[in-house]
Amino acid sequence: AAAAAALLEVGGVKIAKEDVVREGDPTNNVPDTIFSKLGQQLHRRDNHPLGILKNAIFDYFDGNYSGKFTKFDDLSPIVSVKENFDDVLVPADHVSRSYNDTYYIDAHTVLRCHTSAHQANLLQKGHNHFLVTGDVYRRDSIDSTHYPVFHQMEGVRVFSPDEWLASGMDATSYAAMDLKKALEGLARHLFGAVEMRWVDTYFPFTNPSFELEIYFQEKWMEVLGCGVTEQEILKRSGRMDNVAWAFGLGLERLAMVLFDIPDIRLFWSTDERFTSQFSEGQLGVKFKPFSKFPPCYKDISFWISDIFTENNLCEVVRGIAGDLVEEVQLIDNFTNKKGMTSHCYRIAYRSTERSLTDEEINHLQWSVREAVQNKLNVVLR
Ligand code: FA5
Ligand code: MG
Repeated sequence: AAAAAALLEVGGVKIAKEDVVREGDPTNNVPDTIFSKLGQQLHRRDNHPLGILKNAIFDYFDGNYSGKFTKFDDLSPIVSVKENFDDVLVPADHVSRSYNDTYYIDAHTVLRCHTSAHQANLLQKGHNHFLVTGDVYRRDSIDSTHYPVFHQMEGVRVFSPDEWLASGMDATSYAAMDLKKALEGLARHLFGAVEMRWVDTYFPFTNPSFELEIYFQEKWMEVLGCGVTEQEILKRSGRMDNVAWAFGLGLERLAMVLFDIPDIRLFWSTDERFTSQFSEGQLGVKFKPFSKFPPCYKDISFWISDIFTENNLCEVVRGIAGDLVEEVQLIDNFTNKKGMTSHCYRIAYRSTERSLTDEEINHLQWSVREAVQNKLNVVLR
Protein backbone atom coordinates (compact mmCIF):
# COMPACT_ATOMS: atom_id res chain seq x y z
CA ALA A 1 0.00 0.00 0.00
CA ALA A 2 2.88 2.34 0.85
CA ALA A 3 4.45 1.71 -2.55
CA ALA A 4 1.16 2.35 -4.32
CA ALA A 5 0.70 5.66 -2.49
CA ALA A 6 4.12 6.81 -3.70
CA LEU A 7 3.02 6.40 -7.32
CA LEU A 8 1.95 9.58 -8.95
CA GLU A 9 0.12 9.94 -12.21
CA VAL A 10 1.22 12.68 -14.58
CA GLY A 11 -0.03 12.93 -18.11
CA GLY A 12 -1.27 9.36 -17.98
CA VAL A 13 2.15 8.10 -16.88
CA LYS A 14 2.66 6.50 -13.47
CA ILE A 15 5.84 7.57 -11.73
CA ALA A 16 7.46 6.78 -8.43
CA LYS A 17 9.31 9.33 -6.36
CA GLU A 18 12.63 7.50 -6.75
CA ASP A 19 12.26 7.86 -10.53
CA VAL A 20 12.42 11.65 -10.12
CA VAL A 21 14.39 12.46 -6.94
CA ARG A 22 17.73 10.75 -6.31
CA GLU A 23 19.92 12.56 -3.82
CA GLY A 24 23.58 11.83 -4.37
CA ASP A 25 23.14 11.07 -8.08
CA PRO A 26 25.11 13.82 -9.85
CA THR A 27 22.92 13.57 -12.97
CA ASN A 28 19.83 14.41 -10.89
CA ASN A 29 19.03 17.80 -9.31
CA VAL A 30 15.31 17.55 -8.52
CA PRO A 31 14.58 18.31 -4.84
CA ASP A 32 11.59 17.08 -2.81
CA THR A 33 9.96 20.52 -2.95
CA ILE A 34 9.77 20.29 -6.74
CA PHE A 35 8.61 16.68 -6.76
CA SER A 36 5.70 17.74 -4.54
CA LYS A 37 4.46 20.03 -7.34
CA LEU A 38 4.34 17.30 -9.99
CA GLY A 39 0.87 16.22 -10.90
CA GLN A 40 -0.87 19.13 -9.15
CA GLN A 41 -1.94 20.61 -12.48
CA LEU A 42 -3.33 23.91 -11.20
CA HIS A 43 -4.24 24.77 -14.80
CA ARG A 44 -6.79 21.95 -14.86
CA ARG A 45 -8.81 23.26 -11.90
CA ASP A 46 -11.79 25.23 -13.18
CA ASN A 47 -12.10 27.22 -9.94
CA HIS A 48 -8.42 28.17 -9.78
CA PRO A 49 -7.29 31.48 -11.32
CA LEU A 50 -4.98 29.61 -13.70
CA GLY A 51 -7.79 27.28 -14.82
CA ILE A 52 -10.19 30.20 -15.22
CA LEU A 53 -7.62 32.03 -17.35
CA LYS A 54 -6.87 28.93 -19.43
CA ASN A 55 -10.57 28.48 -20.16
CA ALA A 56 -10.93 32.16 -21.13
CA ILE A 57 -8.07 31.77 -23.63
CA PHE A 58 -9.72 28.63 -24.99
CA ASP A 59 -12.95 30.62 -25.43
CA TYR A 60 -11.08 33.17 -27.51
CA PHE A 61 -9.57 30.54 -29.81
CA ASP A 62 -12.82 28.55 -30.07
CA GLY A 63 -14.72 31.71 -30.95
CA ASN A 64 -12.28 32.98 -33.55
CA TYR A 65 -11.13 29.73 -35.16
CA SER A 66 -14.31 27.63 -34.88
CA GLY A 67 -12.70 24.95 -32.74
CA LYS A 68 -9.80 24.31 -35.13
CA PHE A 69 -7.20 24.39 -32.32
CA THR A 70 -6.65 21.03 -30.64
CA LYS A 71 -6.03 21.44 -26.92
CA PHE A 72 -3.57 19.50 -24.82
CA ASP A 73 -3.32 20.15 -21.10
CA ASP A 74 -2.28 16.78 -19.72
CA LEU A 75 1.05 16.08 -21.43
CA SER A 76 3.67 14.81 -18.99
CA PRO A 77 6.14 17.50 -17.86
CA ILE A 78 8.86 14.83 -17.89
CA VAL A 79 10.45 15.13 -21.32
CA SER A 80 13.73 14.24 -22.99
CA VAL A 81 16.60 16.67 -23.40
CA LYS A 82 15.99 16.21 -27.12
CA GLU A 83 12.37 17.36 -26.87
CA ASN A 84 13.08 20.25 -24.52
CA PHE A 85 16.14 21.60 -26.34
CA ASP A 86 17.38 19.86 -29.53
CA ASP A 87 14.00 19.62 -31.27
CA VAL A 88 13.51 23.39 -30.91
CA LEU A 89 17.06 24.13 -32.09
CA VAL A 90 18.46 25.34 -28.75
CA PRO A 91 22.25 25.46 -29.30
CA ALA A 92 24.40 22.87 -27.51
CA ASP A 93 26.12 25.55 -25.40
CA HIS A 94 23.01 27.58 -24.48
CA VAL A 95 22.84 28.49 -20.74
CA SER A 96 19.29 27.21 -20.40
CA ARG A 97 20.65 23.65 -20.75
CA SER A 98 22.84 23.93 -17.63
CA TYR A 99 22.16 22.13 -14.36
CA ASN A 100 22.05 25.60 -12.84
CA ASP A 101 18.97 26.56 -14.87
CA THR A 102 17.11 23.31 -15.55
CA TYR A 103 15.90 20.38 -13.43
CA TYR A 104 17.42 17.15 -14.72
CA ILE A 105 16.04 13.74 -13.80
CA ASP A 106 19.03 12.13 -15.47
CA ALA A 107 21.48 13.19 -18.19
CA HIS A 108 18.84 12.66 -20.91
CA THR A 109 15.62 13.61 -19.12
CA VAL A 110 14.38 16.92 -17.72
CA LEU A 111 11.34 18.59 -16.23
CA ARG A 112 10.30 20.71 -19.23
CA CYS A 113 11.37 24.34 -18.89
CA HIS A 114 8.82 25.47 -21.49
CA THR A 115 5.80 24.09 -23.29
CA SER A 116 7.76 24.45 -26.55
CA ALA A 117 9.10 20.99 -25.63
CA HIS A 118 5.97 19.53 -27.27
CA GLN A 119 6.03 21.50 -30.54
CA ALA A 120 8.04 19.08 -32.65
CA ASN A 121 6.20 15.93 -31.52
CA LEU A 122 2.77 17.40 -32.16
CA LEU A 123 3.83 18.71 -35.57
CA GLN A 124 5.20 15.27 -36.38
CA LYS A 125 1.88 13.74 -35.41
CA GLY A 126 0.24 15.93 -38.05
CA HIS A 127 -1.33 18.65 -35.89
CA ASN A 128 -1.54 22.05 -37.61
CA HIS A 129 -3.39 24.08 -34.97
CA PHE A 130 -2.79 23.38 -31.29
CA LEU A 131 -2.61 24.79 -27.78
CA VAL A 132 -0.50 23.10 -25.08
CA THR A 133 -0.98 24.15 -21.46
CA GLY A 134 1.17 22.84 -18.65
CA ASP A 135 3.40 23.28 -15.64
CA VAL A 136 7.00 24.21 -16.45
CA TYR A 137 10.06 24.10 -14.19
CA ARG A 138 13.08 26.39 -13.90
CA ARG A 139 15.79 26.82 -11.30
CA ASP A 140 15.65 30.51 -10.55
CA SER A 141 15.95 33.33 -8.03
CA ILE A 142 13.26 34.03 -5.39
CA ASP A 143 10.89 37.01 -5.34
CA SER A 144 7.19 37.81 -5.66
CA THR A 145 7.09 37.17 -9.42
CA HIS A 146 9.42 34.16 -9.67
CA TYR A 147 8.63 30.61 -8.63
CA PRO A 148 10.47 27.46 -9.75
CA VAL A 149 7.22 26.05 -11.13
CA PHE A 150 4.91 28.12 -13.28
CA HIS A 151 2.52 27.54 -16.15
CA GLN A 152 2.69 28.27 -19.85
CA MET A 153 0.40 27.97 -22.82
CA GLU A 154 1.92 27.27 -26.19
CA GLY A 155 0.07 27.96 -29.44
CA VAL A 156 1.05 26.85 -32.93
CA ARG A 157 -0.64 27.53 -36.25
CA VAL A 158 0.56 26.11 -39.58
CA PHE A 159 -0.39 27.76 -42.89
CA SER A 160 -0.52 26.21 -46.33
CA PRO A 161 0.69 28.17 -49.38
CA ASP A 162 -2.75 29.11 -50.69
CA GLU A 163 -3.31 31.11 -47.49
CA TRP A 164 -0.47 33.58 -48.02
CA LEU A 165 -0.36 33.48 -51.83
CA ALA A 166 -3.83 35.01 -51.97
CA SER A 167 -2.61 37.90 -49.78
CA GLY A 168 0.21 38.96 -52.10
CA MET A 169 2.56 38.97 -49.09
CA ASP A 170 5.59 36.75 -48.64
CA ALA A 171 5.06 33.77 -46.34
CA THR A 172 7.02 35.11 -43.35
CA SER A 173 5.40 38.56 -43.38
CA TYR A 174 2.00 36.97 -43.70
CA ALA A 175 2.56 34.66 -40.72
CA ALA A 176 4.02 37.48 -38.60
CA MET A 177 1.05 39.71 -39.39
CA ASP A 178 -1.46 36.99 -38.57
CA LEU A 179 0.37 36.16 -35.32
CA LYS A 180 0.31 39.74 -34.08
CA LYS A 181 -3.34 40.12 -35.01
CA ALA A 182 -4.25 36.89 -33.16
CA LEU A 183 -2.38 37.88 -29.98
CA GLU A 184 -3.56 41.48 -29.93
CA GLY A 185 -7.08 40.07 -30.19
CA LEU A 186 -6.38 37.72 -27.29
CA ALA A 187 -5.06 40.58 -25.13
CA ARG A 188 -8.20 42.62 -25.83
CA HIS A 189 -10.39 39.58 -25.09
CA LEU A 190 -8.72 39.20 -21.68
CA PHE A 191 -8.05 42.80 -20.67
CA GLY A 192 -10.44 44.95 -22.68
CA ALA A 193 -8.78 48.10 -23.95
CA VAL A 194 -5.13 47.96 -22.95
CA GLU A 195 -1.97 49.65 -24.08
CA MET A 196 0.42 47.12 -25.60
CA ARG A 197 3.61 47.11 -27.60
CA TRP A 198 5.72 44.66 -29.57
CA VAL A 199 9.41 44.28 -28.79
CA ASP A 200 11.83 42.46 -31.10
CA THR A 201 13.70 39.64 -29.40
CA TYR A 202 15.52 36.35 -30.04
CA PHE A 203 14.44 32.72 -29.64
CA PRO A 204 16.32 29.81 -31.24
CA PHE A 205 13.05 28.39 -32.59
CA THR A 206 11.47 31.44 -34.25
CA ASN A 207 12.58 34.11 -36.67
CA PRO A 208 11.54 36.88 -36.52
CA SER A 209 10.77 36.76 -32.78
CA PHE A 210 8.73 39.14 -30.65
CA GLU A 211 7.61 39.76 -27.09
CA LEU A 212 4.30 41.35 -26.23
CA GLU A 213 4.29 43.83 -23.39
CA ILE A 214 1.25 45.20 -21.61
CA TYR A 215 1.16 48.49 -19.76
CA PHE A 216 0.08 47.70 -16.22
CA GLN A 217 0.42 49.73 -13.03
CA GLU A 218 2.69 52.24 -14.72
CA LYS A 219 5.10 49.63 -16.05
CA TRP A 220 5.57 47.58 -19.22
CA MET A 221 5.23 43.88 -18.39
CA GLU A 222 6.36 41.05 -20.68
CA VAL A 223 3.54 38.53 -21.01
CA LEU A 224 4.56 36.28 -23.90
CA GLY A 225 7.19 35.32 -26.44
CA CYS A 226 6.37 34.38 -30.03
CA GLY A 227 7.48 34.39 -33.63
CA VAL A 228 7.50 32.76 -37.03
CA THR A 229 8.63 29.14 -36.63
CA GLU A 230 12.10 28.32 -37.97
CA GLN A 231 11.78 26.49 -41.30
CA GLU A 232 14.12 23.76 -40.02
CA ILE A 233 11.49 22.70 -37.45
CA LEU A 234 8.79 22.46 -40.10
CA LYS A 235 11.12 20.67 -42.49
CA ARG A 236 11.85 18.01 -39.88
CA SER A 237 8.13 17.38 -39.53
CA GLY A 238 7.83 16.85 -43.28
CA ARG A 239 6.34 20.27 -44.04
CA MET A 240 8.61 21.68 -46.73
CA ASP A 241 6.06 24.11 -48.16
CA ASN A 242 4.43 25.56 -45.06
CA VAL A 243 5.00 28.42 -42.68
CA ALA A 244 3.85 28.57 -39.07
CA TRP A 245 3.70 30.82 -36.07
CA ALA A 246 4.14 29.90 -32.41
CA PHE A 247 3.73 31.64 -29.07
CA GLY A 248 4.34 30.80 -25.41
CA LEU A 249 2.61 32.82 -22.74
CA GLY A 250 3.08 32.89 -18.98
CA LEU A 251 -0.23 32.17 -17.24
CA GLU A 252 0.84 33.47 -13.79
CA ARG A 253 1.97 36.80 -15.23
CA LEU A 254 -1.38 37.33 -16.94
CA ALA A 255 -3.36 36.06 -13.95
CA MET A 256 -1.52 38.34 -11.50
CA VAL A 257 -2.71 41.30 -13.57
CA LEU A 258 -6.22 40.07 -14.27
CA PHE A 259 -7.00 39.08 -10.68
CA ASP A 260 -4.70 41.49 -8.79
CA ILE A 261 -2.75 38.64 -7.20
CA PRO A 262 0.28 40.23 -5.53
CA ASP A 263 2.49 37.20 -4.85
CA ILE A 264 3.16 34.22 -7.11
CA ARG A 265 3.24 31.81 -4.13
CA LEU A 266 -0.48 32.42 -3.62
CA PHE A 267 -1.31 30.29 -6.69
CA TRP A 268 -0.24 27.27 -4.62
CA SER A 269 -2.18 28.25 -1.52
CA THR A 270 -4.80 25.87 -0.19
CA ASP A 271 -6.01 28.50 2.29
CA GLU A 272 -9.74 28.87 1.86
CA ARG A 273 -9.42 32.64 2.16
CA PHE A 274 -7.60 32.44 -1.18
CA THR A 275 -9.34 29.56 -2.96
CA SER A 276 -12.88 30.67 -2.12
CA GLN A 277 -12.42 33.97 -3.98
CA PHE A 278 -12.35 32.37 -7.43
CA SER A 279 -14.99 30.52 -9.35
CA GLU A 280 -15.42 28.93 -12.75
CA GLY A 281 -15.93 31.40 -15.59
CA GLN A 282 -15.30 34.46 -13.41
CA LEU A 283 -12.42 36.17 -15.18
CA GLY A 284 -10.84 39.19 -13.55
CA VAL A 285 -12.64 39.21 -10.19
CA LYS A 286 -10.20 41.21 -8.07
CA PHE A 287 -8.51 39.33 -5.26
CA LYS A 288 -9.05 40.87 -1.81
CA PRO A 289 -5.89 40.24 0.22
CA PHE A 290 -6.47 38.90 3.70
CA SER A 291 -4.34 41.06 5.94
CA LYS A 292 -0.72 41.06 4.90
CA PHE A 293 1.40 39.49 7.59
CA PRO A 294 4.65 41.15 8.67
CA PRO A 295 7.87 40.03 6.97
CA CYS A 296 10.94 39.14 8.99
CA TYR A 297 14.38 39.79 7.49
CA LYS A 298 17.47 37.71 8.26
CA ASP A 299 20.87 38.27 6.70
CA ILE A 300 23.42 35.60 5.89
CA SER A 301 27.03 36.36 4.83
CA PHE A 302 29.63 33.98 3.50
CA TRP A 303 32.79 33.70 1.43
CA ILE A 304 31.85 32.16 -1.89
CA SER A 305 33.80 29.68 -4.00
CA ASP A 306 34.07 29.52 -7.82
CA ILE A 307 31.15 27.12 -8.09
CA PHE A 308 28.72 29.25 -6.06
CA THR A 309 25.50 30.29 -7.85
CA GLU A 310 22.52 32.23 -6.61
CA ASN A 311 20.11 29.61 -8.01
CA ASN A 312 21.77 26.95 -5.84
CA LEU A 313 21.41 29.17 -2.78
CA CYS A 314 17.73 29.78 -3.53
CA GLU A 315 17.13 26.06 -3.87
CA VAL A 316 18.71 25.39 -0.48
CA VAL A 317 16.62 28.14 1.14
CA ARG A 318 13.42 26.81 -0.43
CA GLY A 319 14.35 23.31 0.62
CA ILE A 320 14.31 24.46 4.26
CA ALA A 321 11.73 27.24 4.32
CA GLY A 322 9.45 26.23 1.44
CA ASP A 323 6.80 28.84 0.72
CA LEU A 324 7.64 30.73 3.92
CA VAL A 325 10.44 32.46 2.01
CA GLU A 326 9.27 35.48 0.06
CA GLU A 327 12.51 36.88 -1.30
CA VAL A 328 16.26 36.28 -1.35
CA GLN A 329 18.19 39.38 -2.26
CA LEU A 330 21.92 40.07 -2.61
CA ILE A 331 22.54 43.18 -0.49
CA ASP A 332 26.33 43.24 -0.27
CA ASN A 333 29.13 41.93 -2.47
CA PHE A 334 32.84 42.68 -2.08
CA THR A 335 36.24 41.15 -2.80
CA ASN A 336 39.05 41.54 -0.25
CA LYS A 337 42.77 42.06 -0.88
CA LYS A 338 43.36 38.31 -0.89
CA GLY A 339 40.82 37.96 -3.71
CA MET A 340 38.14 36.32 -1.56
CA THR A 341 34.60 37.36 -2.41
CA SER A 342 31.93 37.79 0.21
CA HIS A 343 28.18 37.87 -0.42
CA CYS A 344 25.51 38.98 1.97
CA TYR A 345 21.94 37.90 1.22
CA ARG A 346 18.84 39.21 2.92
CA ILE A 347 16.15 36.55 3.29
CA ALA A 348 12.59 37.77 3.74
CA TYR A 349 10.44 35.26 5.62
CA ARG A 350 6.73 35.83 5.38
CA SER A 351 3.77 33.50 5.24
CA THR A 352 0.86 34.43 2.97
CA GLU A 353 -1.45 32.83 5.53
CA ARG A 354 -0.41 33.63 9.11
CA SER A 355 2.05 35.42 11.39
CA LEU A 356 5.31 33.57 11.96
CA THR A 357 6.73 33.39 15.48
CA ASP A 358 10.27 34.57 16.30
CA GLU A 359 11.07 31.09 17.46
CA GLU A 360 9.98 29.57 14.16
CA ILE A 361 11.97 32.07 12.11
CA ASN A 362 15.09 31.68 14.22
CA HIS A 363 14.83 27.95 13.77
CA LEU A 364 14.43 28.32 9.98
CA GLN A 365 17.39 30.67 9.74
CA TRP A 366 19.52 28.35 11.84
CA SER A 367 18.66 25.41 9.57
CA VAL A 368 19.32 27.54 6.48
CA ARG A 369 22.78 28.49 7.77
CA GLU A 370 23.59 24.86 8.44
CA ALA A 371 22.37 23.72 5.01
CA VAL A 372 24.16 26.56 3.19
CA GLN A 373 27.40 25.63 4.92
CA ASN A 374 27.01 21.90 4.23
CA LYS A 375 25.77 22.00 0.66
CA LEU A 376 27.22 25.06 -1.03
CA ASN A 377 30.94 24.88 -0.38
CA VAL A 378 30.98 28.37 1.16
CA VAL A 379 32.42 29.66 4.44
CA LEU A 380 29.93 31.42 6.70
CA ARG A 381 31.13 34.70 8.19
C1 FA5 B 1 9.77 30.82 -23.65
O1 FA5 B 1 9.63 30.02 -22.74
C2 FA5 B 1 9.50 30.41 -25.08
N1 FA5 B 1 9.36 28.98 -25.15
C3 FA5 B 1 8.24 31.13 -25.57
C4 FA5 B 1 8.00 30.97 -27.04
C5 FA5 B 1 7.20 29.95 -27.54
C6 FA5 B 1 8.60 31.84 -27.95
C7 FA5 B 1 6.98 29.80 -28.90
C8 FA5 B 1 8.42 31.70 -29.33
C9 FA5 B 1 7.61 30.66 -29.77
P1 FA5 B 1 10.31 32.84 -22.06
O2 FA5 B 1 11.37 32.16 -21.29
O3 FA5 B 1 10.50 34.27 -22.33
O4 FA5 B 1 10.09 32.13 -23.48
O5 FA5 B 1 8.95 32.62 -21.29
C10 FA5 B 1 7.70 32.93 -21.88
C11 FA5 B 1 6.79 33.61 -20.88
O6 FA5 B 1 6.72 32.85 -19.68
C12 FA5 B 1 7.32 34.97 -20.44
O7 FA5 B 1 6.92 35.97 -21.35
C13 FA5 B 1 6.63 35.14 -19.08
O8 FA5 B 1 5.28 35.56 -19.25
C14 FA5 B 1 6.59 33.73 -18.58
N2 FA5 B 1 7.70 33.50 -17.63
C15 FA5 B 1 9.02 33.30 -17.91
N3 FA5 B 1 9.73 33.11 -16.79
C16 FA5 B 1 8.84 33.18 -15.76
C17 FA5 B 1 8.95 33.04 -14.33
N4 FA5 B 1 10.10 32.77 -13.72
N5 FA5 B 1 7.83 33.18 -13.58
C18 FA5 B 1 6.64 33.43 -14.17
N6 FA5 B 1 6.47 33.56 -15.50
C19 FA5 B 1 7.54 33.43 -16.29
MG1 MG C 1 11.24 36.12 -22.10
